[in-house]
Amino acid sequence: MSKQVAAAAIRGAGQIYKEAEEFLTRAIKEKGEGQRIGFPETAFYLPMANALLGAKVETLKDILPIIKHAQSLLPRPPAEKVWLPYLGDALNAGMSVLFCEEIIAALRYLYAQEPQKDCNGFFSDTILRSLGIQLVDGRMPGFAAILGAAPDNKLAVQIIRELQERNILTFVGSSVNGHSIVDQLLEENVQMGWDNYIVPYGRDTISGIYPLNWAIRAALTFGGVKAGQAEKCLLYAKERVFAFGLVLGELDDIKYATGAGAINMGFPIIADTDIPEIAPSGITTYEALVKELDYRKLVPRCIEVRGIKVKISSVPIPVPYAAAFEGERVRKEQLHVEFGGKASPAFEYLTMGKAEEIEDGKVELSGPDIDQLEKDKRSLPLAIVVEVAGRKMQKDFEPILERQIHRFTNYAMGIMHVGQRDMNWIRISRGSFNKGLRLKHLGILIHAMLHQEYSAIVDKAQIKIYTQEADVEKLLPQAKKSYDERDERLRGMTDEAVDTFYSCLLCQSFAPNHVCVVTPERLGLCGAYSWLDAKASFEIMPSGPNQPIKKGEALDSRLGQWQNVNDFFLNKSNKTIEKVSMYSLMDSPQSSCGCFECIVAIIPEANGIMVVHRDYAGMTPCGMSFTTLASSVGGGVQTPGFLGVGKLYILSKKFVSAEGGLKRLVWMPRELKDLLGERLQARAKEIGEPELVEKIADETKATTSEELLRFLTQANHPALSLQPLI
Ligand code: SF4
Ligand code: NI
Ligand code: CU1
Repeated sequence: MSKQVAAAAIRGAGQIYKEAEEFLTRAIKEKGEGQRIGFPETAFYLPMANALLGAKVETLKDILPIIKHAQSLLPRPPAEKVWLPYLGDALNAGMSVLFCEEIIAALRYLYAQEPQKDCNGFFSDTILRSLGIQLVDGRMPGFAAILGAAPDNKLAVQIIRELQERNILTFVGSSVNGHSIVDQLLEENVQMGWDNYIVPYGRDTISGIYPLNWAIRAALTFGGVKAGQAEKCLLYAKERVFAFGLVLGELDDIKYATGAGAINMGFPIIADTDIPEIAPSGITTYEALVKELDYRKLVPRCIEVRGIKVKISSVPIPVPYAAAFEGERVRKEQLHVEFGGKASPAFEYLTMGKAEEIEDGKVELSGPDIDQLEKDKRSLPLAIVVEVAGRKMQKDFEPILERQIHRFTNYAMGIMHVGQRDMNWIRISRGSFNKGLRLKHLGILIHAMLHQEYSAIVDKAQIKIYTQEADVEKLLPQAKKSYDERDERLRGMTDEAVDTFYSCLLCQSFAPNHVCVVTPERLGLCGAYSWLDAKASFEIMPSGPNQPIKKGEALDSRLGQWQNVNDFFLNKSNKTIEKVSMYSLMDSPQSSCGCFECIVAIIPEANGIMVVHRDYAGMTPCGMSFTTLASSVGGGVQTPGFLGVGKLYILSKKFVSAEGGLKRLVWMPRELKDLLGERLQARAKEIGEPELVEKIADETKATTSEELLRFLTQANHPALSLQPLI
């Protein structure tokens, strides 16, 4: 390894240690040793210290042993002449940096210096969970952390767009000579935020710790790795978190030191300046430190060095097209035209047709296009009618394919799609219109994507687009009839009515022992996979993550246990789970990976259960916030009394039915109640408890178990008179 690099990293680590140490001393002097410290919305204290040392830092005093450890990792100042720098020294320095930067960041929070203006600051646990599915299904194949600034704004945007087109989640920050890529992107009006796959962390290199102490939490959240298992945590990051660092502009000692920290986690560093390279070392998968001076090759080189597998959709339309553009908004000021919502009548409908009547790839527009808008008009009526045919196509797959229209259209830069069916709302931006985007491209992209992702069931697809009000009104009733029939069919689908359940093993890329079993009345805990989805996905990819499980004979139909399901579990959970109940919270419940939408938890005092969803940040009556609860449920293990579930499972007749089902539910956040709304009311009626929803407490009624009990007694909640839960 180059002497220059090692020396710089070691010098940098020394400086960072000194800053941390001085900052801590000052804080203790000003606020006392007992001062509480921590990051917002995490169950992992100072995550680096927690993951790698098992430390639970809660006060300034708790930092003292960490900083001492960080000091002990610093290579001794070398004697000038005999010094032979080597990788191990630089890596140790890097480890020290991981701890010290985290300490500095936490102290900055204490002094309200974070998050920095226009920046995210610390990344919460919840964000990691909510990205779950995108991570495991390959929509988000990797992560980049950019440090510094591009030579000019145009290049900054170009690099970012290239990363977005590959769906790499990119963290931007740090700076070089007073310039930060964050400001370059702000100046160019690039939309940032999690939805856009671009997240600014801060304008200095120290705040580069945020992506790193976020990445290490993946091991604790999904991997079932315990706090303190340092080697396992680092190995998990190397093998499962496909991240790399991209340094734009000159490197200083602090950047070298931070880079050495990242390399410890298996994350290589790529620079656009002439630096000495570090060849493969075993710490990273391939090279550890690489330069690429040609900007056209920069992003591809990053992907290659980290070994990221990128799927690029090739869709022949005049604007960039990738999952990273899914969350982008089209605001009023940028609007060229809109359809649906409050603007005009609109709907989208996919139906199965006869193969001989469908001409694959045909896109037909009837009515004016968006370059023929009437003066001062910004909207048009719209009907998108997709007809598909395929030998393996089934009527049941229609709603699944139809739902993809949302994702497919959203992937186009400058198209925003909200809702579905006859409640859709589509906007097209002026920028994309100016690049040549027209209505036919909606058809072109739907056709291309259906073939790309669903070729196993779709042989042919044609798309008709209507923009005259009369046509839209005329076609709508048929679509509506179909929507109703589908809903009816779904309602009739019960676990008893089918002989096959489906597995989902998608999350095993992050939670290696996790298995979801998806039944008609219980969707996957991420909320993204229903039984029908899993069934379709099996047709599409017979050797994929969704495998049929023949139910066979039930061992216990109250608990929802089947021999075949148990056998499947044992086999696919790497022999960690022997039996699983589909309908019980207490007796061998399903395991959780980490990306659950909600957590169900027992409240013994109330003889009941509570549910909390991911977006609720407050306290719950079991004494834990969602974040804290979540940290004890994931990693592919069974935790009797606690269960990760998809939102819609709450409405199922099989919702923890072994324990009495919905009648047990004593608490849920207001927002979740509203979200389930009428459907929850309907379920309450169905079980003969029409007042139940009002009897279920929320945070406005109770956030402690005492308050809860008082409320439940007053409301005469049915759980109080159910059989004892334990
Ligand atoms: Fe992961 Fe289960 Fe969702 Fe599949 S259904 S993606 S395994 S959480
Ligand atoms: Ni879009
Ligand atoms: Cu998951």
